[in-house]
Amino acid sequence: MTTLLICVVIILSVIFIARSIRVMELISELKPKDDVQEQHKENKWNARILLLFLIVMFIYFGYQTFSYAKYLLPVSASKEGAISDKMLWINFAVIGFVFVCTQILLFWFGYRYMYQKGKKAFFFTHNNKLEFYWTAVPTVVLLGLIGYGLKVWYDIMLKPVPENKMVIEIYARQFDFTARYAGKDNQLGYAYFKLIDGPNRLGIDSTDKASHDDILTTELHLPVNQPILLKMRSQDVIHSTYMPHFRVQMNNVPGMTTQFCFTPTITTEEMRKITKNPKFDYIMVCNKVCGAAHFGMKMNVVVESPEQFNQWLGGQQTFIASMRQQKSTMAMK
Ligand SMILES: [Cu+2]
Repeated sequence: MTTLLICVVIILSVIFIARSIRVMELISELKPKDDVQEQHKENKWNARILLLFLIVMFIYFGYQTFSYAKYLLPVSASKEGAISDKMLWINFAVIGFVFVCTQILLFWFGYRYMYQKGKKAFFFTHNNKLEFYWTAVPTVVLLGLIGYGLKVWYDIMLKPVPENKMVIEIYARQFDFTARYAGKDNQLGYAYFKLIDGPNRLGIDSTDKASHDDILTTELHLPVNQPILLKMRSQDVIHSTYMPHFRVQMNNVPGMTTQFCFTPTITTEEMRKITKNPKFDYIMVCNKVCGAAHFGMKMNVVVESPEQFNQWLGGQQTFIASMRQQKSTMAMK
């Protein structure tokens, strides 16, 4: 009933506006006419409004930029993030400069060249020199930005992984993440989806020696200033490992392993001071709409000193130990 009433109100409003416009047209036809004078007056007002719009628009943009700045991400907590942040701000600077210049020109021209009695517009078909410059300058600027972007891509994604990297697997499934540390040998044990069975939910091959010291956790701890090589896998659909504070994102794709190498540079404690938020915690979230409970798919991330990290890792159970424990518990039942 409410929907019907709303529809009737909308239809009646449209009819009312249309009739009002028609009435105004008829009234204006009855008035004595001095078209040129009227048009000139209107032009003047429009030109002034254009200038006013320019000023109000910039004040509004400035206000928005400063009042919403607090919602931006804090400084990057990884070496690679600092590189991509720099590229982002350079892009913003170039785009911002062009935006300001073109908007000023657009509205200023509207005001400056409004209709004036006796003034005639200068007409020319084209100017080769001008056309050359407005084609060449944007081309050079864009080529520069693209070249710079490719270099950043190379520096983050294609450079050889450092020798001293720590290998960690991020295993995604509907709807949680599991981290697998490679253990002392820094080598992840073989895993295959057909081996997924009860407690072995990552399908790790227990006959592979490299898997014995693997450690499975539901929280991701990282030692500061240590290159981390994340290996991503998925059990079911495409998920995405997203850690905004490190500017890290990579899809977890079923049937293949993807990877991302980065070095965290700011510990959780330091970041709490930087953000002035004693409750701050790094986070990993899924960034692909992967199903009904996608919104809850996340993992807590802690960056700490190497000593604290080793202490934490030392307190975790290895894969083989946890399998033995689970088997004996099941046998007792
Ligand atoms: Cu997901």
